[in-house]
Parts: sequence; C-alpha cells; structure tokens
Amino acid sequence: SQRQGSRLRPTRNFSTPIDGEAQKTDNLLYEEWKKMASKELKGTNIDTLTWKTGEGIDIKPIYTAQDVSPNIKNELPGRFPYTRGPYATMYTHRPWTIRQYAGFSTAEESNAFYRAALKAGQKGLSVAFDLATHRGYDSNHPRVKGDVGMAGVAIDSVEDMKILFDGIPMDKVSVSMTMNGAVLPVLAMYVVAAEEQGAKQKDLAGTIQNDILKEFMVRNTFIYPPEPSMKIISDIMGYTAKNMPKYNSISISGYHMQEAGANAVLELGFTIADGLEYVRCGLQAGVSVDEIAPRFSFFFGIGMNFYMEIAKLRAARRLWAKYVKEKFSPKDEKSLLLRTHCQTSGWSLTEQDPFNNVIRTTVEAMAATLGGTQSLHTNALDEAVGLPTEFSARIARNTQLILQEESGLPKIVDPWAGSYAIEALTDRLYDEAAKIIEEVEGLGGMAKAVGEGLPKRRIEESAAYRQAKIDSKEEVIVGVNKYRLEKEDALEIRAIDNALVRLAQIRRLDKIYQSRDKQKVQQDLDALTHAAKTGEGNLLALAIQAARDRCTVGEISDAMEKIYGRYKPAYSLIKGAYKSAYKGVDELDEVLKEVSAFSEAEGRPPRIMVAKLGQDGHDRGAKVIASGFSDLGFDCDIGPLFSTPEEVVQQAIDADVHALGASSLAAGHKTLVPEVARLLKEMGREDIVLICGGVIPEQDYQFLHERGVDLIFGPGTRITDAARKTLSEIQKKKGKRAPAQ
Ligand code: MLC
Ligand code: 5AD
Repeated sequence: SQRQGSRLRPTRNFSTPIDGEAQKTDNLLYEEWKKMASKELKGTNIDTLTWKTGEGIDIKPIYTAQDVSPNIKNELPGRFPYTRGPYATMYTHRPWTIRQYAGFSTAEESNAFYRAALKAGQKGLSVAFDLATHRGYDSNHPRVKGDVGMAGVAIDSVEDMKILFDGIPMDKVSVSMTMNGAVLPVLAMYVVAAEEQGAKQKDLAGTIQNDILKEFMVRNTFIYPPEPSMKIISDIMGYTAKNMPKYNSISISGYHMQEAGANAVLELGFTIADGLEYVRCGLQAGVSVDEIAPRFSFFFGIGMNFYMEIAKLRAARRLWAKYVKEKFSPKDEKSLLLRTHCQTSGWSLTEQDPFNNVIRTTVEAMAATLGGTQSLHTNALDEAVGLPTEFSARIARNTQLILQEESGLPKIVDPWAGSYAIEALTDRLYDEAAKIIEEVEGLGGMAKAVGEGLPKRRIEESAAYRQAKIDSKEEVIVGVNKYRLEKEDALEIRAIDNALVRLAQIRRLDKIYQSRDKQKVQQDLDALTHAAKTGEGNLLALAIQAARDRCTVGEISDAMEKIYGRYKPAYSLIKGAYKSAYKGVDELDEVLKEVSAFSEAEGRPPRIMVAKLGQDGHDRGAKVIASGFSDLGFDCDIGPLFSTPEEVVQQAIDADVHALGASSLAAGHKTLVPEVARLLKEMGREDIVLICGGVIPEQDYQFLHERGVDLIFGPGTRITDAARKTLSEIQKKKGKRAPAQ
C-alpha cells in the first residue's frame, strides 16, 4: 500500500514517534524508569548502561513504545515489506533447511560423508570445493600441490562430480555449491552429472554461490578480472532462468564480509548493494527483473551479537523489498522476497577451550532462526583447528535438530515482532545500511565501489578496530582473553593426506585424457575461447557441452583465461585503526618503546613480511596482523596472494626482512610452510625469523618447529604479544644474521 511504501524511504527516521498522546505517556514511563534506575545505580551515571556497538549503534538498557514506529503493527510475514519473513507460515509449516557445508579429500570420501549426514537428519547438501578447483586449476597443476583436497573436495571433471553424488537423487535433494571463480565448469559438471543420473535440468533445485563481487572484496577466489567475471554471471542467470526454473542462480553473500571483519551495518549495506548490482547486470544482458530476481538468494553470517543479528535479517528483508520495488518496479511479487541462508560465524569460534564453541554456535543458530533464515549451517566445534570430524559434525547438526524438534522455536512466526528493542534495532539497522547503499549507489553501484576499493577499506578498518577491542580486553572472549585455561586438552582432528588425494586425482585425470574424444574436446574448448573473445553465445551452455565431452575444470578455465587473463589484486595496508581503538595504552606504549629501541640500535625498524601461500585467499588474519604490527612501529609488508614457497622466499630476501610470517587458514601449513623453511636454509638465510600463524592444530607445532619454524601464533593470539615475541626472536637470531649487502 501507499502507506507502507512511504514507510520505507531510507531517509525517514523510524524512531520518530507519531502519536502525541502516546508519546507523552511513554515519556512519563521512561522518566519513571530513569528515577528507579538512578536509585539502583547509587550515583553511577545512567549513560554507562548504554553499550556502543562496533557499528556505532547505541544499545540502550531499556526500550519503550516511543522507540518504535506505530506502523510496525501493520507488518505481516509473507507480505510487503517482508520484515517478518518471506512466507506467511514460515517454520510452523516448513522448518528451515538444515544444510551443512562440507567437503574434503576425494569425491568418494565426501560422498560417504554426505550420505551419512542425510541419514542422520540433514535436509539439504552444501558442497565445499578445494582451493585448486575454486581457482580453476586441475589437481595435477604444479601451483596447487599443497591445496588439493585440503579445504574441500577435489573436482577435476564430471567423473568426479558423478562420484560425489553417487546414490543421492539430484532431482530430489537440493544442493548448494559454493563456487565463484570456476563457476562455469563446476556448474556445468553438476548439470551433466545430474543428466547422466537421469534427472532433468528443470527439476534441479539448488543454489550456486556465483557472487564474484564479494570475492574481489574479501574472499579472493576469483580467476578473471571483474568485467568478464560479471559477464559470466549474467550468462549463468540467463541460462538458468530459461532452463532451470527451480535453481537459485546466485547466493549474494555478506557472510564473508562479516568473517573478514565487517560489522552488521557494513555487511547489510554492501550485500544489498551487491544484489542491486546483480539485477542491473541481468538487465544489461537482456533479462527482465522478474526473470531473475525471484531466483536470487542471499547468505548472511551470524555472529555473537544476538539482538543485532536477529534485527539484521529482519532489516535485510525490508531493505531488499523496498529497493527492488523502488528501482526496478517488478510485476512479480516474488522478485521482492529476500530468501537467505545463514552460517554461524567461524571467526567467533576459538581454538582455546573448544567446547565453548558449541554454546556460541547455539546462540548464533538461535539468532539466525529467530531472524527467519531459510537455510542454516551450524559450525563445528573444531572450526579453529581444522575441518569437522564425524563427531564435531554430528554435534553441529544436532544443534539444529534440537532447536527444530525439541525447543518449540519453530512454532511461532517471527516471535520477536513487536519487541520494542528488536523493532527499534531493526529500524536503526535499516537506516544505517540504507546510508551505505545510497553512498554506493551514488558512486555508480557496487562494481564501481569495489573497483575503487571502498568496501574493502571499510571492512579492513572494521577488522583492525575489532582486533584492538579484543586485544585490549574490552571485548571478552571466554577462554581466550578471560577465564583462560592453564592447560588445554588436545582435540581429535581430521587429518587429510594431501599427497594421496593428489595422486588419486592425477590417476583419474590420466584415465580421462586417454578415453575421451580429443577432437571434440578441442572443438568445445575453441568454442569457449571464441565466445570469450566475441561475447557471442552463452558461456554456461558451452561449458555444459565441454563437460559432457569430459573437458576438465582446468581446461575449461584456461580456454577463457586465454582471452580474459588472470586477475592480480592490488594491496593496501590499513594504518592507525588498530592503535586508535586500543584501550589501555600502557601495554601498547611499552611495545612501541621496545620497537623504537630496536630501530635506534639497528638503524632501521624491524622489518617483516606477511605472506600468503598457495591458493588460500583468507587474508583477514594476514591483514590484521600487518596493520597491527605496522601500528606498533614495525616496517611491515604483505606479500601477494597465491604465492609459491619459492616466490615468498625470494621476496623476503629481496626485501631484506628480519622476519617472515606465513598466514595459513586452509591447511597449507604442513606442506607449504616446511618448504619455505627448507628454501631459506638452502639460501643460507636461516637468520630470518620464520613465523607461522593461523589455523594450526597444537598437534602440528612440533612438526613445524622441527622443520625450522621459529614461532607459531594460533587463533586468539594478541597482536601485542606476537609483536613482542617476534622482536625478541629477531634479537636472538641477530648474531646469525648475514651482513647486509
Ligand atoms: C518454504 N517453502 C514454503 C514454506 N517454507 N512453502 C510454503 N510455506 C512455507 N512456510 C517452500 C519454498 O517456497 C521452496 O519452494 C521450498 O519450500 C524450499 O524452501 P526455501 O525457503 O527455498 O529453502 P531452501 O530450498 O533450503 O533454499 C534456501 C535458499 C537457497 C533460498 C536460501 O539459496 C539455499 O539453500 N542456499 C544455501 C546456500 C549455502 O548453503 N551456502 C553455503 C555457503 S558456505 P520453491 O518451489 O519456491 O523453491 C561458504 C563458506 C566459504 O560460502 O567461504 O567457503
Ligand atoms: N567443510 C566444512 N566447513 C567448511 N568451512 C570451510 N570449508 C569447509 C569444509 N570443507 C566453513 C568454516 C569456515 C567457513 C568459511 O566455512 O566454518 O569458517
């Protein structure tokens, strides 16, 4: 209706009360509460009860009717602006989909894992691919030696894809695939595997992530530069709209922004702005909004700020409905529905006292479902050390089963509606995110904003700010910066034999090379190259033909890379954000003093390079460390993503560093880091302090030390501590240092 439409204007302040009489009563009520509160506080200022969140939002100790717009009571689930949910009945009729993200090692092993999960109550599948696949390399490529099968399942051809879904009816079970870089070959192989199972394209229900903008911002598994990457997305949307009507052609993801450090406002604003850009991308390719938007889906991260996260999902639905309506005037109401998957935050989980993670994940899962998510992944308790084991995966899944089947949570639609606090927070997030969206739209849309580096910068600032809050103990993490155990029990972890997986993949590739029709393969690949060059033809249709003829992921990717090239990201370092958010400057000052004493004695500050090895693009840790060290007076550089050990060692020597840090979050620490140590030794540069940081299980520490790693910093390390230890190790090794050239 008109009235609802006007409610949605972003400039409108929702907190403005409308009814004068009611306001008077509310004011009286509030004054009365203030009096009572002051008495209880015995002189402490009442403002100390207000919590300023990382978003800069004040969470007040009490909310009353005067904090919410009276129009709220007209909102219904299943009706514009959908704040209360995309469906009228929500979970009371159909609970959210329990969809656990998983994949590791070979297709055989992952298939067995999926089948067991489905038997144990999981409802949908979600495939995690290894980093080699993400970046369009076959398992036999020399650059991905340490990555094959490690952080996800290795897929090289349709033969692997068929094994992955063996015994799983692809026209019945909905499958999500997290793929963005090598999205064409992987989706093509999925379609062909389904075809060869006897399933029809029109019956395939599922989701492909296919969200490249956030890859350039935070996740880093792109292959081609932005422009051809957007063209690929529009071809996929065009193809699925015509041939796969039940398939969600994109999963517009804020999750990775949150994991990279974005607060709720940034996550919300940038994600909705991404969505608008993808609609335009489709329109430019000649599809109408109603052909594509009903099959858009979203993906949000859910962290520990319980109220904020519930409000975020409610605000997200209202924002999407409002902006799509205003900008694209769709005729189909379904174009306005924001349907979303959520994942609890991996970053919020700790290596220390890891069973605490079960509790954190439960709180987050409750926020996600009380916020009305359609599908959910709950993280496993061993998140900070490795991939889920059978045990930790079971507990993670059961967290959702218990919420669904024991708690009664699904029995009420949007139970927080009408809560003064949640409604006020929903409005506030809506307003704040709308400001970001307007800013981005003002720049010409998200593709431009990403090109200019705006979102990345904001997110990295937010990450450095958060780290300082934690390091200075203003933000408590139980078992890490408070209530820390003196002795930790070892946790059983999933170990993957990367060399074995790689061998198995190479063998299967060799078999494919011998059995396929070489001429057809060449024709298919030439057709792809031609389409990339001319812009003619649909790239997904061509990739499907190539997959049928047993072209591999690497070959299909290469065929387009010939024209598009491979994208090389630029780097920048955020300065000052860590230092400025660090409360309790005493310790910070001490470290600064130590560093400056070093600089005076040496004639230059301690120099360190933070490197990222292999295809692991998770660089929040590397960036936060580099920003923090740099704020502490170190001369700090970040090496390029996707480096080989040889490249890293050469860069470190060329830059004449005192220390080299390798940040590893995708299990490369057992293959790539020892290789770095070996090369340093070979070059006679063992004087360079070698540090390894990231997701590294305690069990591997000795292995790494024996191979020449000097310092290991796991998750939960305070940057000030890391800086001190690094400095003292540099001092210790000084005697061994080769004279500067
Ligand atoms: C649902 N339905 C209802 C209903 N609830 N019908 C009537 N009444 C109700 N109350 C219907 C829907 O309309 C739909 O049918 C069907 O039931 C399924 O419901 P859904 O809501 O669409 O759920 P689902 O199929 O699970 O789809 C959820 C989704 C989808 C739209 C969010 O995109 C999805 O599953 N995404 C998952 C993404 C994911 O797992 N990503 C992992 C990323 S991990 P119909 O006919 O309308 O379709 C990652 C980590 C990393 O990224 O970095 O590596
Ligand atoms: N299996 C299960 N979960 C995974 N994640 C990443 N890779 C896998 C995998 N292969 C989860 C972790 C991580 C997030 C991005 O996704 O929780 O933090």
